[in-house]
Amino acid sequence: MTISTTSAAASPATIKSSTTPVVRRDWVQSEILALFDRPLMDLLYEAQQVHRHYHDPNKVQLSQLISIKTGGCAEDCAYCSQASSHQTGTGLTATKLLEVERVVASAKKAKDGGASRYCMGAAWTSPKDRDLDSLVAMVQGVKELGLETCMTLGMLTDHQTAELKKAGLDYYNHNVDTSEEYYSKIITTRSYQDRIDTLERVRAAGINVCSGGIVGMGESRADRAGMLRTLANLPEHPDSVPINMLVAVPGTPLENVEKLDPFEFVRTIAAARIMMPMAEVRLSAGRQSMSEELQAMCFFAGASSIFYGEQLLTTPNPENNKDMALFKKLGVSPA
Ligand code: SAM
Ligand code: DTB
Ligand code: SF4
Repeated sequence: MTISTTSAAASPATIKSSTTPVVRRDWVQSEILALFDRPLMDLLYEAQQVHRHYHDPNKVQLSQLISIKTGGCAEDCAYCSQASSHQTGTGLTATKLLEVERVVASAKKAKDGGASRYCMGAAWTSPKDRDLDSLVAMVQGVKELGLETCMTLGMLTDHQTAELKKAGLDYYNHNVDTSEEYYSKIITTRSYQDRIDTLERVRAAGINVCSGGIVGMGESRADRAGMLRTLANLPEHPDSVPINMLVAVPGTPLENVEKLDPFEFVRTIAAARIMMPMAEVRLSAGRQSMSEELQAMCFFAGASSIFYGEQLLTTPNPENNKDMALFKKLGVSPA
């Protein structure tokens, strides 16, 4: 079978939508539910128009993850393989903080593979000050390679945000995860407000905010809308919005949760794009079990970024050559 491919370089000039989408931070729940309720084609059409206004529809940004400290976490997030309370079930082995040299060497490989941002994640409630020197050195080392830097380390103090900013940290990832209403069904060890407070601290320190959540955890459509409402009504929209499809890890409390309809996932991406027009909306965890067609639909709905590389934090992700083959078929190029 011959597969015809297109190349972004050879394609005609990208069609831009003419009307400027309004950037709002006053979304009410009924409006968001009305977005989710729209016929899919109408929702996708609007999302794509908004997308084209601020983003090149034929470019997708590549962020690569590394787990710099795995497992043994004192929090009880029901989806997470790294909570110490789930580790007997998940069989995950906890590790200490990786050495700086190892992290920088892996970042170099990620850069050589095509990633433009390197996201370092730690299974912590919050970092200890004794780890700060290593974290600072990781940011500096990764930045020197010419990569954008991102960290996700849990809650931060003002001192820690200031030190990470000084080291050159570009982004901090801290997800609200779900709606305020559903949050207590998923996490009991820290509050929704704790998450929001950390986001404010990160923003105040001048670090770009990366915040999104997970769908497919048994939440309702109202919860998915509520999660987007929280994000879109923050004092400033997050710069990056990762939308994760739950990876149902065996041994976690959510291992047998009912799978979300893929079209509902696409609707969530489209609503995020419409509500936060300028943000980078990232098609995040869960791609390993998504078809190429579903991923393409997510890009059409406004996803402008993916997690790239064969590993997320503790679970697999598609191999680079598989992603590059998909991009070729779609005429998409990495950014
Ligand atoms: N411990 C830090 C924290 O929770 O902020 C940083 C790392 S934590 C693993 C980062 C994010 O990954 C979580 O907030 C969650 O949104 C996402 N995540 C974790 N496990 C997941 C899973 N099984 N499926 C989908 N997303 C997941
Ligand atoms: C985000 O929103 N998703 C990433 C990143 N930020 C840190 C993590 C996904 C983790 C998926 C499950 C795992 O590999 O452990
Ligand atoms: Fe810990 Fe983060 Fe996993 Fe929650 S999501 S258990 S805070 S590593």
